[in-house]
Amino acid sequence: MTNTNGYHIAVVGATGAVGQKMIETLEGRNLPIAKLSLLASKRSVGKTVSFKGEDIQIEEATPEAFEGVDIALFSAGGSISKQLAPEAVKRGAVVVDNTSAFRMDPEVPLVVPEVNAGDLLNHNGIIANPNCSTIQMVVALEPLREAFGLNRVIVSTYQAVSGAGTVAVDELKEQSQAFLNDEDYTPEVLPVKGDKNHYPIAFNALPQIDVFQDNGYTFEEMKMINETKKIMHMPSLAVAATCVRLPFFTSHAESVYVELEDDNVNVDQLKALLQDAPGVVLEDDPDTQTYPTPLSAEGKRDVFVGRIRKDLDNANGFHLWVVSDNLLKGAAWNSVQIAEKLIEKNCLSK
Ligand code: NAP
Ligand code: 12T
Repeated sequence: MTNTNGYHIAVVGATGAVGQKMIETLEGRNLPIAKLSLLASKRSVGKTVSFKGEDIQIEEATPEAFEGVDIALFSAGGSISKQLAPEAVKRGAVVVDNTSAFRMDPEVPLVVPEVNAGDLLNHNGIIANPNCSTIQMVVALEPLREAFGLNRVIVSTYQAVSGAGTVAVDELKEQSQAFLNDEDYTPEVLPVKGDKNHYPIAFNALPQIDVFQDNGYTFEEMKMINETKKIMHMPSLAVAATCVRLPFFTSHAESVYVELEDDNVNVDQLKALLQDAPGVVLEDDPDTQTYPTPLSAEGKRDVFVGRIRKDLDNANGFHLWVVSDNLLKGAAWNSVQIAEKLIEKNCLSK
């Protein structure tokens, strides 16, 4: 599609789980788009995707495909980003990268607009979109940090299979059918497509997301730990994480334990803060059994918080339940929101 006014946007990984949500999110927003380029692997060339009633052909992601592009949204895996993001920048594009390729690079801002939009002012062409589980947690933590200070965070996650791409979604569907039909099946994707062993996800829980590191934590856990410190500008914040995959399709849920600096805070104060916090919807009422769930958060852009309780032993400790659509705020929406902020803050040139 071509218009005279607006920006030339490219989506890299346009046929994937995240890429599809990026296209849908762009469709629902008013960001001025003059041209939309949809890029994927050679395998997808010839396919078309509908955008605002028009069929757009998928093109192969090559360095030349970025000629004239203003903003490139990348979600085709880390190796594609490492290869092609610099090529896009060389041709004048600003890249919003959804992979872990550049997140911990000190030259690259790692941005959640509700928390650190100011970091967009200093970029060298690439802005990193954080890990999905990290994004929803810091949106809920930032208002607490600002009002009462943060000492420690301990999080356990309950993550949806769509985080691992369309192959993982298909695996859960097929395995669930087979399990209920008493048929044999061979796990081939989860916990991690490229790892040595695969385990059933249907009717199971897998305490491994992404590959193991030398310290016994998985890479997903280390992403949550390191990215939280970077986004919140708190290098010495104590953070620990346990990341678990569960057999549902969309939205990650998290049980978050926080210790505030202030030890004179009550639950009502936290509720009042989160009620007004940007990007947060408070759903918390034990009397009416009100709390968010992965299904209730699906398709929405907000981060939902409930089950807020004071720890029974530590005066500065609180427990929260945080749920958000991993493909929206966790990926596509956060990236499009960054693109909108770049335009709003006039930060498209380096
Ligand atoms: P997916 O459903 O498997 O889709 C992968 C996409 O990458 C497809 O569009 C695929 O195109 C494209 N691709 C693969 N190889 C390519 C190549 N050689 N050249 C160009 N395009 C290629 O995966 P997904 O769940 O959308 O995730 C994609 C990436 O986004 C992940 O690898 C991860 O790095 C990132 N991600 C980030 C978050 C987050 O936390 N923010 C969450 C999920 C994913 P074809 O259809 O042509 O193969
Ligand atoms: N392996 O881009 O499997 O940091 O759920 C996000 C989600 C990597 C990422 C997952 C992953 C990322 C997953």
